[in-house]
Amino acid sequence: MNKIVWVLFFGCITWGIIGCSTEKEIRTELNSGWQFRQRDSGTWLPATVPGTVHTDLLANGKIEDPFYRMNELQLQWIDKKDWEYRTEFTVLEEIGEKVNQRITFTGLDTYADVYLNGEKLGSTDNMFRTWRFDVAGKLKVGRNELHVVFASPTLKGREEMERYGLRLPADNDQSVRGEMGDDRVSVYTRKAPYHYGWDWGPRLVTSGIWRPVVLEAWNDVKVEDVFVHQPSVTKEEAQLIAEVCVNSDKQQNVTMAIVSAGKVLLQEQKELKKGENKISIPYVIRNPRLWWSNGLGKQNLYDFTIQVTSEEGVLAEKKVTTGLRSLKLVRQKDQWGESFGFELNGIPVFAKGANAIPNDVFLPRVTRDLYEKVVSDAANANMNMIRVWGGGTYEDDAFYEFCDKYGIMVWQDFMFACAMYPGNQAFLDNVRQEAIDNVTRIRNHPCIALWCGNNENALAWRHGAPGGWGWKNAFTKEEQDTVFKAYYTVFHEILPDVVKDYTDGDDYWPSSPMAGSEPDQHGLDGTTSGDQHYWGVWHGFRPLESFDEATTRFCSEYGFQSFPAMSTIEKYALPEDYDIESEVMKSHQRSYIGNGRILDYMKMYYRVPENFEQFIYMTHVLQGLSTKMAIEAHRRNMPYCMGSLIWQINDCWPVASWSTTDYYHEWKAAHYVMRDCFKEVIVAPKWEGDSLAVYAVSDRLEDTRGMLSIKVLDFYGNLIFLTQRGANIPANTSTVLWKLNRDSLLVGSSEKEVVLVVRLQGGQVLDEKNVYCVYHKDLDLPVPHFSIQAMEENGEKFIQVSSNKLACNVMFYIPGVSTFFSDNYIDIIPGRSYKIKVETDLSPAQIRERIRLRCMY
Ligand code: BMA
Repeated sequence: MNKIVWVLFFGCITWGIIGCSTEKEIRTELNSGWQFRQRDSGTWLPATVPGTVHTDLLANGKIEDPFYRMNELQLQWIDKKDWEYRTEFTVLEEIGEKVNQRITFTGLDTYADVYLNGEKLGSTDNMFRTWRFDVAGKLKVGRNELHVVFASPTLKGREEMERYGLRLPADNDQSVRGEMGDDRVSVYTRKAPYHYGWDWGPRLVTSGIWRPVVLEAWNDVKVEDVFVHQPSVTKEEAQLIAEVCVNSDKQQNVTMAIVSAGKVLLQEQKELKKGENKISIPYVIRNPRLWWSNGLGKQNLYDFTIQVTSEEGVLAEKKVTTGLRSLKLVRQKDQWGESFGFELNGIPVFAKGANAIPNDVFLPRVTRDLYEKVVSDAANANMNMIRVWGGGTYEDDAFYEFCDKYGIMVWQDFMFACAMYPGNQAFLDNVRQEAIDNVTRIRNHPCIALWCGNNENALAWRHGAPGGWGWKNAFTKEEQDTVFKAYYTVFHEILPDVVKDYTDGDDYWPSSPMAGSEPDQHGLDGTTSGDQHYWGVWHGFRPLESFDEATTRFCSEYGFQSFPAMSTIEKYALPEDYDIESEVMKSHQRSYIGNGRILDYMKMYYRVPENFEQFIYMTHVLQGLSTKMAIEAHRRNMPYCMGSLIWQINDCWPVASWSTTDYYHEWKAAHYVMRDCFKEVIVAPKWEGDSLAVYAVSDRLEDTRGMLSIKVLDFYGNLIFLTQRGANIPANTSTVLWKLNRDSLLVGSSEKEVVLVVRLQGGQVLDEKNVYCVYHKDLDLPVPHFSIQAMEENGEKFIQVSSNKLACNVMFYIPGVSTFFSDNYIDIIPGRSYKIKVETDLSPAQIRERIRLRCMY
């Protein structure tokens, strides 16, 4: 017996929660009672909506956990099958008598035929689009059945590929793993590219109803959409235009009002025609509370409700939340070339942040709480920008809401990455509608800073020049023209047109990276203009010091791999797999150079431990070092460089990758390092030949006065040398505060046995960095002895740690217990005591008993 959904009942109960505030309109989600099965075979099993076929099979015990060991390989059959989903729901009179009835699928993955009571409503072919079906006259009072049949995305993709006739490049599509031979079918289907595999992701090609299903019923008038244009925002005045889309069943005169914080800001008489009405209502907010990015000010938000009323009362209304700000990408000719940086409310902002991929290969598993975790982890690491990278998905509304709340500006790619795409009319129309749906959905969020066409397609194709990733070689001249024409149409015509027509004149950047916005400026040499993906470190195997040599106006990608936390490895591997060359560990490492590259870099800077767990720890230390060297280089280079977005903040499954927090959101060393190096004011010392150049970088909007001190200590804590001087740190730029000669600092001691503690103080300690004179592998580190106490103060738990000798990159952990340490992977200077907050359910006595640490010695 199927579960029956009492639609009216749900409609009433959820009234306040879903914001349906007029009695005229009923809005409810049809996410209950779903069942699924392989098409036309087997028994129907309970399904979760929103969900995916993989997670439904898992929940029914039909498959093993896809992330465990090498299970992924056994699950490649799933995407070759068709699947069907059905549910029943009951509609009571109150809904049945509404004139307008609509069922909206906010996400169908991907090729679906949709039926209501056996009648076909339509077919879909794009997981990123919103699919609305008018069901007036089809919905019955009483029992109704919804039935959705999904065709195999990969077999359909193959059909599309054959129909198109050209085999387009898609380097990350793991077709062989997917038992598809050379058929890289991902680009022919508008579906999250990373589902087909990536160099950090499994190949698990899903199907399913991946976002909520909504039933709406109303009479008379519906406010379909409200966009708050912000043509001019200053601290004195925000000039706004509410662009409202209203559907009316008849021609009628109404009053339209804009209400904010319980106050009617403006009220106008309007005549609605029957059908769709587009109405613009200009209004002004004086002395607006502006929206600022993290670190620059508050994230003020405004609610605006558009109300449509007649003598009968409120006919319909809709609320939007937005922030008032002016935010743009500035590209201006300067003495070096052309700048590339963001300006928020007239202030040039150095973009400190990360690239984000989807948080799970099974997208519906990403809850609101998880979105908040990822965005707050970014904010807590002093970031102010996230790039939603083009190989994933347009994120859920919740993600953008949290970016608004935490002050994280969003660089939003459209979903195209590392591939070339078809150019047939149906594909192009599909892309245009996808762009309209998503731009319209998220454009009210003040966090949106930039729309970007694609990730690395231009760089890889390299129009008008040899090279790139060699893709052109596979095509005749004529075919190359066809492939490029499709590229040009999507990224230089369709997408910029949608951004122009559907936003406030937001900035559009055709591809990341690009040196300039023309198609032949594909970004390879983007050192004096445009944005850059700097992969000299890692892919190019250049030393970490090369971050300093590579000039970049805006580094929108750079990164270094590490393994996930040991506690994460324990969730997908058995102790017998604990060898980086084991099949299981290799399967959770998708970079073509992966483990070998980590090892080669480790040998350059550190001693390589034999033991597996120590090796995992050292990969974190190494990634932390790389992160520090990159961010400091970018910030030292301010204002030449105005952005540093690390690749990548998160993972979509447990894997060795460039992420700074792993799939279970454990902070790796690199995330702590980011928090440190993205602080408002930093000291960033660096050896330049025989001199120590002490740079300071400030994001403050006023100068800072302080004191710079350098203490040279041996590893037992003895003071060898101390020097200090006053420092003026100018606003919003980078400066060299001091240059000191190496010999004068060391005064005869061995460079292998000293640490330089460089501290910047301005009232409180603004920043402190430890500088070594040789690589860690060459340091003569003694055996440290630690003293650790645990205590509770005002309900919070702490440890207090000290050591009799210098200890480098000390990592605290509690085996088997997920614990967050406010500081971790720290150097412990002898003679100093470090108090670290511990987030855990354990008591201080249990912490003391179970805490473990690892350090470089
Ligand atoms: C970047 C990204 C991804 C990739 C990463 C690591 O350039 O755009 O395509 O995962 O490099 O190789």
